[in-house]
Amino acid sequence: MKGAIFDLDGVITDTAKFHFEAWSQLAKEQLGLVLPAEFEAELKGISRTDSLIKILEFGGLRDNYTEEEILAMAEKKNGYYLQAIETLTKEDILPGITRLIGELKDHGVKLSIASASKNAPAILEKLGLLDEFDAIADPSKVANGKPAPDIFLAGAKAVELEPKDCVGVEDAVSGVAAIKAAKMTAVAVGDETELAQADVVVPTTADFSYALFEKTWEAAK
Ligand code: G16
Ligand code: MG
Repeated sequence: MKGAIFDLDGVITDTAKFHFEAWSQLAKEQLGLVLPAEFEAELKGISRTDSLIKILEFGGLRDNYTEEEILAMAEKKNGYYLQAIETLTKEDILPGITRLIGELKDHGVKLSIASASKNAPAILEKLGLLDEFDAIADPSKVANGKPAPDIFLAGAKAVELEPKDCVGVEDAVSGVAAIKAAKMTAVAVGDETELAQADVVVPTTADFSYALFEKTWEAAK
């Protein structure tokens, strides 16, 4: 294993609740919709505009808005989201992640971010982790979002590694599918049944370790 390519939301920090709150505020104010709680999980790993399209489809409103109006609403949601993440600090790093980063670096493993979020650099900065990563793949430069492999392939390329030498780390079904489509080893955190496509699934990020990643990569390669 030469590289570890990380998803951000749900793996390094839990921003899903802030996304959901921001979407809920937008849906209420602009669309008169109340989003069901399941949307928090359903929007994980899904890009900003694709998330809004899902919400519009849920409300039967997909054809009521022009592309321009959709972009303006997505921008408004991002404003609410940015306000919410202002409060993030290193206390919001998920359990075990700081230790894991240290272990991987001690073993010379390159670290890269493959997040659908255009706010990834800002979030990492708030968490005090920006300098720990060798690269952050730019989601605005890839053609297809997760479950397509593009962002994980870009994450590996950014640290000049081949996908087969990398482990991808995810919490979302679409993200695990993206890792497998990229032909990388998939380490996942969350529900074992839901994330069965991964090479290993652990219940919490505290269970992540260099040893687990290396062992899983060896067995899967
Ligand atoms: C994250 C979240 C998604 C969000 C997406 C885009 O993905 O899970 O809910 O819609 O980023 O975020 P932004 O609006 O900040 O560009 P990931 O890939 O980090 O799990
Ligand atoms: Mg995620």
